[in-house]
Amino acid sequence: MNVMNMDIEKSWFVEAMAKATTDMWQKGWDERNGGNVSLRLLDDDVAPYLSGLSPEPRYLAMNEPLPELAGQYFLVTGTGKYFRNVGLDPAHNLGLIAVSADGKGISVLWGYRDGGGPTSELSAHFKSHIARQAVTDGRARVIMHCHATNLMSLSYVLELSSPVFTRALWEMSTECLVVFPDGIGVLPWLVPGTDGIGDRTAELMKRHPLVLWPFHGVFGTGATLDEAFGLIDTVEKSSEVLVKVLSMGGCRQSITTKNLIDLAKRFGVTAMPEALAVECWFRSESRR
Ligand code: 2HA
Ligand code: ZN
Repeated sequence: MNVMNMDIEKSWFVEAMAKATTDMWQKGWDERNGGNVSLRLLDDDVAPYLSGLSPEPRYLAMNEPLPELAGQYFLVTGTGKYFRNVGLDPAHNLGLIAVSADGKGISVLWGYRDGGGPTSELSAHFKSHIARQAVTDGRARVIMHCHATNLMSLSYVLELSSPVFTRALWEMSTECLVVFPDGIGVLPWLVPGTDGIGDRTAELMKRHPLVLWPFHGVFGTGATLDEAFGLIDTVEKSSEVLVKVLSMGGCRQSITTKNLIDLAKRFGVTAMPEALAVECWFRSESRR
C-alpha cells in the first residue's frame, strides 16, 4: 500500500464526523454555525495519513496551556462553519489538530483549508476531554455541543438545577435513567466561547456526561460519535415529551421514585441520588 496516497477524506474518522454533523443538522440542532464536535484520534488512527499531511503545519497558541492533552490528536469542526456543509466539503469545515508536546498550542495537520481554525468553544471541548478521560479511564473520545431545541426550551421553564432537570427528564421516558444515570449538569447562563465557561463545563463533566448551557444548548460526551449522538438524542427526545406534556397542561401521572429505583436495580446502574430525592420538579405541579 502506498501510504502517500491514503486519502484522509475517506478515513473512518472524517466519514464518521461528516455523518454525525449531517445527522445533527437534519435533527435541527445546528442552525447556521451552531454546534461543534471534537473526536480524539489515536496514534493508530492517524499513522496511515501522517506522511501525506502538511510538513510544516500551522501553529496556533492556546490561551492556557493544557499539558494533560500533550501529543493528542483531535478532529474538530471549524469556527464559523456550518454543519450542513461538513459532508459536502470536509477539508474546509473540519481540521485535524495535534496538541504540542508542551501543551501550549496546536498544529493544524489537515483541514481548515481557507485558513480558519477550530471551534470557538475549543476551551470547553479540551477541558471536558481532560475531565472525561480522567473519569472513564481514557474511554471517552468525543465531546459534542449542539442547540437541541426542546432541551433549550425547557431551560426557560424548569428550575435551573441539575437534580431537577435530571429528575424531570428521567420521568419523561423509561430508558433515560438507564442511559444517563449520572444525570445532566446544569450551569447558570454564561458567555460562550470563553475559558471561563470551559472551566465550568469541565467541572460538571467530572460528574455528568451531559451539561446544559441554559438558553443556549447542551454538551454531551461518549466513547464514540454514535454514543455521544445517542445520548443527546435520548435527552432531546425526553425533552420533547416534556414540552408536549407541559403544553397539554402538565403531568397527571408519571414514573414514580419507586419505579426509578426498580429500573436502576434491574439494569445495574447507580442513579444520581440528588435526582432520586427530588420530590416536586415543576412549580405548578400539585400531584405529589
Ligand atoms: O459556534 O454553538 O456555542 C457555534 C456555537 C457556539
Ligand atoms: Zn452553541
